[in-house]
Amino acid sequence: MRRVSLLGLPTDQHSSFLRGAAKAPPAIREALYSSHSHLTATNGLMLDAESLRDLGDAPLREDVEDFERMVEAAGQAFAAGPAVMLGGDHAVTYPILVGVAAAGIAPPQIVHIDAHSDLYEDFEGDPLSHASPFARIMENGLAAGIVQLGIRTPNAHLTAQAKRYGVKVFAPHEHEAGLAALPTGPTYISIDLDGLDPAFAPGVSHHEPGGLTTREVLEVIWKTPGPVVGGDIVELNPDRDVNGMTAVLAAKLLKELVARISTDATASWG
Ligand SMILES: [Mn+2]
Repeated sequence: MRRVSLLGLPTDQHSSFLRGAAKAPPAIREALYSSHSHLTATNGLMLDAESLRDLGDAPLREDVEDFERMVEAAGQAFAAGPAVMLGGDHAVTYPILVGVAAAGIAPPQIVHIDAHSDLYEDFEGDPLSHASPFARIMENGLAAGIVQLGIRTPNAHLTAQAKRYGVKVFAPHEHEAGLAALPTGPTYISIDLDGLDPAFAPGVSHHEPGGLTTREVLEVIWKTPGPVVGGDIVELNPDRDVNGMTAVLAAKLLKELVARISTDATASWG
C-alpha cells in the first residue's frame, strides 16, 4: 500500500472576484471524516493511516512569501511520494508544480477540470492570479502538456493563449472527445469545483451554468490512463455553499482521487 500525502493550502489572496476559498481545507476534512458516510472509495480502498498521510495545512499568511511557503510544503510532500493538495483558490497550482519539480519529479501531464482555462497572461495586473496558473506552468516548462475539460468561458485572449501553449481545450459538450484525448504517462489532475455545473457544486465563487456532472468528473479520475501521481481540489468557497453539499462533493472527489493515486502508486512505484 502506497501512502498518499494530503496538504491544505488555505489561501485566496489571488482570487479576482470573491474571497472565501481559504476556508476550504477544514470544511473538506470535516465532510470527509463526517459520520454521514464511510471512508472506503469505490474501488474498495479505504482511506486510513496506511493509505493517507494528512500533513495538515501549510502555514500561509496571505503575503508575498506564501508562494515560497507553498513551493516548500508541496515539494516536501512530493519528495515523500504522491500527494493531493486542497486549495485555496486555483493560484495554488503554479507553486505546487514548482514544488513537484523541486522534488525531482519530471514535468507531468496535467488533466485540468474547470469552467475557466486559467491561461490569462495576467489578470487585472496579477500574474499570480487564480486566472493565470496554467500560463505560468506552461511558460516555465512545469508540465508536459495540458488537457482541459469542462471549459465554457472562452474569449479571444484565452483561445490565443491555449494555442500558444499547445493546451487542448474541451467544452462540456465535447466531453467524449476530451476523454479520448486524456494523456498517457504520469499525470497530475487539477480539479476546480466550478468545472462542475453549479447544480452539483453551488459552493464556488464563480457560478458558470452548463458544466460537468459529478459522474463525468469521477469518470475522468478513473479513466485517465495514468499513472496519476498527484492532484488538487480547489475553489470550494464555504461562504457560498448550500448545506455543505459542495464540501461533501469535494470530500468525495478527494476520496476517489486518493484511492486512484494510491492504487497506481502501489502498482507502479512499488
Ligand atoms: Mn474556475
